[in-house]
Amino acid sequence: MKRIFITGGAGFIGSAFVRLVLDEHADVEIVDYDALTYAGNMANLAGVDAERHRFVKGDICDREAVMNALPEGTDAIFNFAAESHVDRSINSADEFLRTNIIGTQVLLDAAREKGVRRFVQISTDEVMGSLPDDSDEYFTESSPLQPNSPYAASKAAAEFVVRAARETHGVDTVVTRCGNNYGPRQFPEKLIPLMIANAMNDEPLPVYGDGRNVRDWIYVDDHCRAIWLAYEKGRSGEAYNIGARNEQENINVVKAILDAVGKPHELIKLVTDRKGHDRRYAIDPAKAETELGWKPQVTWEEGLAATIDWYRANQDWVNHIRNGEYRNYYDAMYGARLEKAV
Ligand code: NAD
Ligand code: TDX
Repeated sequence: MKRIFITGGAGFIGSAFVRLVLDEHADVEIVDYDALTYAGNMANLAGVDAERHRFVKGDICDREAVMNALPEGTDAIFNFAAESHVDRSINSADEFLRTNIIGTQVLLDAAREKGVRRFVQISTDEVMGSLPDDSDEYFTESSPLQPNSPYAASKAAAEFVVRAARETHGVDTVVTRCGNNYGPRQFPEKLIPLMIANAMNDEPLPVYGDGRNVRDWIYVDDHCRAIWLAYEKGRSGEAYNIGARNEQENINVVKAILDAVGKPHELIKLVTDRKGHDRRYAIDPAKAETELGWKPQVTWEEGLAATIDWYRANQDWVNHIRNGEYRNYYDAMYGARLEKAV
């Protein structure tokens, strides 16, 4: 049996990775370490194979707890745990710097002390900033790191901390930088699940600015397959950009959701823009394709349909979140914006 240690495995992408690994790799057992913040949810792990998956509740910034939870003989740490929402980082950056930077350092130290063979850092395309509209520029692995939001700055800093652990202490590291994920179990603060939930409830759909910002969307399982390949085949010290060559303007994403849910476009409200809103993300995934032998398997049309089906079939999951603390978040983030829009 191969042992791996996953942080943030009760979140959106981490839980998809847990499922994929358990399904596709019978010789792997997982310790899943997650603090269960507002974004972590044990319901995301319902039905996973309990014999090969052990959940430990803990904070990645807590050195002692990390050392206690990390088994001897662990082959790799996959660091998914993070504060992940740009809008929250604009309101308050502290928790982003703590978890995303200090937490990554704690995990790197633990990896070194316990002789973990490889450290996989789940980073993001946002560390590379924003590309101009209508250009043929793409993010490559040699694009400069020029983050624009506090979230992106904390993820870029985490990459530097990972680099330093390798250069200084010889920790074997690989970094993946993926674009915008979508799929089942994404917390409904993010664009696609927020719009699906609002559309299903006949509530207005708040689109920032002119709605023409571009994101490069990838189905979550395709991202997870790339992470696994980066662990197996990635060269030590390298970063790999992961993307499905699927650039979409936000307004078109929102219209596609309304069409699929069968609701009118009149629900769309253009609202005050996000501060420092990155205009366009677009990823050149050639390095991952050639070096890792990765390519996406799910088309945008299939993935979006599957995602909407999941939210339709799991309204309890959505309502449980929307009835809690999320209401306060939503009112603070969107209340004034929506009042101005009407
Ligand atoms: P998420 O917010 O859904 O989940 C984050 C998880 O981390 C939660 O389960 C939370 O409880 C846990 N966590 C947060 N702080 C913690 C701490 N201090 N200690 C332990 N656990 C903690 O995020 P996600 O969308 O699944 O993103 C996962 C990773 O992928 C993040 O590192 C993010 O930066 C990266 N990423 C996300 C996207 C995307 O589109 N969502 C794209 C590229 C990269
Ligand atoms: O209500 C909204 N209205 C709106 O127009 C929300 C929540 C978003 N948007 C816009 C902002 C972005 O242009 O939609 C786009 C996508 O927004 P988010 O879902 O917040 O994602 P983004 O800011 O692009 O960051 C995401 O991709 C990279 C993830 O949240 C990050 O974790 C990841 O690293």
